[in-house]
Amino acid sequence: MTNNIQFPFLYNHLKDDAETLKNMIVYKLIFLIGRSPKEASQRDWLNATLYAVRDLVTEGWISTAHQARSEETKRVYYLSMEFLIGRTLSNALIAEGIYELTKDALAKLEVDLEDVLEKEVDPGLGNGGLGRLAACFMDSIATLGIPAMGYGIRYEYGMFQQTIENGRQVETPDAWLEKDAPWEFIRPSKRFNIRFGGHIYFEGKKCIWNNDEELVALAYDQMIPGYQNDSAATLRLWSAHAGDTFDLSDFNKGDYFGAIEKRSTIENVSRVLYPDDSTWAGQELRLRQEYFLVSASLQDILKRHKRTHKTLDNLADKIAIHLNDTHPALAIPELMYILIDQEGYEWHKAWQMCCNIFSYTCHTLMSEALETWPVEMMAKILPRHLQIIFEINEHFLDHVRANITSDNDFVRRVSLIEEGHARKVRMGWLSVVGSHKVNGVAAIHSDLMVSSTFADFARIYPERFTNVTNGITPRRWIAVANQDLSALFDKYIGTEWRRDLGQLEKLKSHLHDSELQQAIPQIKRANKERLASYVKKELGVEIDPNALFDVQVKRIHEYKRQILNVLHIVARYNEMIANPEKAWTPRVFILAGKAASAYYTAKQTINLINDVAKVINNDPRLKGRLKVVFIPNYSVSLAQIIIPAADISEQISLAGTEASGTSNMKFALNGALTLGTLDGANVEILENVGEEHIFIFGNTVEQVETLRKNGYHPFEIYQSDEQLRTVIDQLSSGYFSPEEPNRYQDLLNGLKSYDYYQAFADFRSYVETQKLVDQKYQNQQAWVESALQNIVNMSFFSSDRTIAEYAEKIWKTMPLKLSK
Ligand code: 26W
Repeated sequence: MTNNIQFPFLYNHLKDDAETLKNMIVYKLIFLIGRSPKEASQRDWLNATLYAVRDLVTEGWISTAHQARSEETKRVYYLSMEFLIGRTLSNALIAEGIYELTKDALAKLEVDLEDVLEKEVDPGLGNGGLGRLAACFMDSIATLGIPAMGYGIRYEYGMFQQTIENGRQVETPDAWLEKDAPWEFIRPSKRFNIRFGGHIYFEGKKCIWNNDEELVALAYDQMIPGYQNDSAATLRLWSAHAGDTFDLSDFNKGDYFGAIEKRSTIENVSRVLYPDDSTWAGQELRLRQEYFLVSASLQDILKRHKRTHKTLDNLADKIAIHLNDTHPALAIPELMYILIDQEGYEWHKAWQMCCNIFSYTCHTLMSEALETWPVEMMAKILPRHLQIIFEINEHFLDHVRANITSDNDFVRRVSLIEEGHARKVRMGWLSVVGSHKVNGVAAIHSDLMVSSTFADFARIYPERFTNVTNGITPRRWIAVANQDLSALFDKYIGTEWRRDLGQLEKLKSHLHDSELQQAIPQIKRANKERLASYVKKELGVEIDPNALFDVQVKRIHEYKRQILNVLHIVARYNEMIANPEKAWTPRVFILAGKAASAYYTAKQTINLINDVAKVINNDPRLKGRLKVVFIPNYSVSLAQIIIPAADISEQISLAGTEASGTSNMKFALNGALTLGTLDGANVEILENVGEEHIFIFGNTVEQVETLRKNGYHPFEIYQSDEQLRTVIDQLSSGYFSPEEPNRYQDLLNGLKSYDYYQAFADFRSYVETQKLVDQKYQNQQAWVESALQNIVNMSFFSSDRTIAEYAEKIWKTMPLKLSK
């Protein structure tokens, strides 16, 4: 930065001048996009607006980066294979406080802001909860001014697009970059070589890694604007490029196309996000992706550190690196590799630095989600890293034998290498051994972590384990997604809740205000109408905004038990048909979510939901009092329409399986009542809202475990519960799939004989609790009171609180001194 230019430089004056903003947008349209206003499409206007608003954010971004460089505060690097940031424009407009101004500026051009916002792509660079959490964290980091930066991968194809054909999920590629990405900055000078393969040899004590593959990681930066603080954080995403690494021998052989083809294979590393959530598939390309992220990020981090400090000796005092699950755990051997092989540190010093630098969040308890890489595969792709992991293991096991126990079984269990006919590296174990803090994502999850998955490690390192309950950003999940509710908050408690959700406490003194009590259902109603018109437009199904909207939106997985939802829907359908005259509370069941492409049962579940929907939605006897809709292609932007419209939030995972859940928080903050098990953050939601304002059902973790231990017999439940039996037999008979009566035989047999996620065990309690939901909904006043109690008691679940906890307890850093 030249010294004679003061920041903010250009657009400070623009913030209250629609005419200037309008000109800015037109300028971008003409000179950056190359269109005249007359010919511009909605997308052109979108991009022009994005470029103009990006300019506004950029100044704060540059000064934040400058501030971070000049203060000697400890820096944090958040490594994540996934960031589901959602659309950027609406969020940036709220952050900059120029939503209305932009609306006015565009209106002068006869362009409607809302129409334009709808045109923005929603980059699906994540699978679900873990990726969306990372995005909420970036938002809070930017708003709190924490000197932190996110590192991820700029996948060319994000999460697949889901369409439904004949009731079945069909996946199509998500080529999000084809529509332009005006929010990002390419950083041509930030490029690092990433090496793979080859072999290692020792020259005396020194290890040499002779790789035989190389590619370039290129940086693309996204600004994450802080909420009205003239500041922005950086999310740096790496893209793989073949660089100059043409294989000259191919050229010399005259094989021009062969050489080009090789380039494209190399670039596969950042081609596509693995669309697996909770199940781990040991694919070589995935291992390469993980190393690609880690190696590029660490080179960048260390280069930055050296530029400022000229030495790595103080590294552990000046940086913290956070591992978002085990996916970036190779960062641990990578840092060891750099410190030892490249910087000449001796083992113990390097290891001490590592353990002080890294921290790790575990996001699951599912054993099938725990990453383990075959030793053979790692030997082929990262020979030196494998060798370092072996050495870490030797030191670690020596420590265990010397200080904890020499019991062979214990040592075998905690070894970083799983023995067997194909040996495997246990990435979870590596992450725990190489970090100074390991956290779970909700109180119950953190407790279970130390009593189950990491029990042995809790014995070795009791002080390492801690909890940081997840949170969500009130900016996107209220200010952007529910503008009517935002306006209501503003009226009663002022505007500060956007950066301090604790302000909601102030609403408590207005709970008996009749105007407030009337406003809540009115806002909900408007949001339900918005969703109903979306459903009508996209699916052609009519849903009644007067009905209770009962919503389950999340990845389709057996542990989340969408099937339990379906069983209840069918049971309700049968009851309604048997007693058509009863005063049934009208209900709309809304489901959405993607199934991993190879996950057979999850795909069957989607098919079943759609089959059931087809029959129910077309049964005239119900008189429209029961509807079922599966909304395709669930995404962040769809969540923003669906969540504010919900009356009931279904959080019905088997107790002990959902690490936290975060949609549960979004729903409650938007005034939906949770219907859930004592699992994940539901437990803390219960504690915060009070038991009169939440519907809890089903077995507890202890009961689930007892059943597992003493023998669980779903067939007996099937036999003894008549209503359940009727439902299951009906599904078996092909009632909902007459064209293929046996369609659900596998799924139903699985339930009757194993029912691993104990849906049958919780069926009765779920159905009875659903009746309480109906009753309560009939008493609108009681319902509204509970909705309000949910809203006002959600302050704890702001991701600002979560990030402040990470900063204090784990990263040990402080916010920057921002000008605002
Ligand atoms: C390697 C395959 C794979 C991919 C993703 C395994 C596991 C995952 C994630 C850990 C799955 C995930 O998204 N977990 C979710 O994380 C959220 C944020 O902490 C929690 O709220 C959810 O409960 C948890 O399922």
